[in-house]
Amino acid sequence: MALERLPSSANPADVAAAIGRDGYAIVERVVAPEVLDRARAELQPHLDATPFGPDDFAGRRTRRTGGLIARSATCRDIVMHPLVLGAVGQVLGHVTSFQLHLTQVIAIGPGEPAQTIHRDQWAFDFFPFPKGYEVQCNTIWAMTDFTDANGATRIVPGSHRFEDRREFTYDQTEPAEMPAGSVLFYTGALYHGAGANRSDRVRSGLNVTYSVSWLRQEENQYLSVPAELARTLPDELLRLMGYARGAYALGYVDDLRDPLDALRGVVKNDIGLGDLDAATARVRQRAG
Ligand SMILES: O=C(O)CCC(=O)C(=O)O
Ligand SMILES: [Fe+2]
Repeated sequence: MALERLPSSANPADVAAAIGRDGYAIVERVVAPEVLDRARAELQPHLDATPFGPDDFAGRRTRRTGGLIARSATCRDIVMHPLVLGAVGQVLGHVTSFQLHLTQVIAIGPGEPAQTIHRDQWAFDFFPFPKGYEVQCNTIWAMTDFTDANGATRIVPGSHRFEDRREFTYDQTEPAEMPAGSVLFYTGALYHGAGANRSDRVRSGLNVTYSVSWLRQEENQYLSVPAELARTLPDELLRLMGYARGAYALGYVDDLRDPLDALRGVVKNDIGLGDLDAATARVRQRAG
């Protein structure tokens, strides 16, 4: 089965509609390949210093380099790309807010076998989220071309609606082939996994994932990005990183201070948890 793909002119609503229907969307050539080349150049010392994975799931011929907000200015822009934030906001539109979940370059070396097909939301201790209640919307940006031969991510279209804990064989999956600069979107419930790299070149993808703000983040942004650097970043990025209250009250600092105020050393007298009535009204409205 040929996978659907959208042109770079797609808007967030188009992308969110495809994700809702199929559990994934491929948008071709969202940025010029040079943008991701620049990210790679900024990250090069870290990519070179990253060891191979310690187990089969991480990949023993695969290097996973994170901390991308701290390490690459270009990655800060990619994380905040308007098409992505717009689409993620709609896919996760049933919650008060979403947050950055992890940032990671996944560089799959030649000879790496295929990764086990999985759901990313299994990271939440295999909690059985209700079918249709998405907790993650994820992206993989192709830093190199993604091909069947070099380990393009394998997906099972429509599987975000399947039962939990299923197993799949390689031929039940489809390779998300796409040229460099394209983005694969997929929900936390979509069954997928990295493909086998049967080529003689490294396949690189930039995995940036987003989750509902009431769950714990996979990559700890507070420790991955030193506070001195964090203080120089724009508020919008910091809020996405988790310097914000999740939902209504989660993550406040000492005397009910906002995390962003705490980071910036702002002292306010009108501190409080926020407006519970407004939060409740929002939830009632969403419920219908
Ligand atoms: O690199 C890829 O294509 C996918 C990797 C993946 O799904 C994972 O590590 O969870
Ligand atoms: Fe995954």
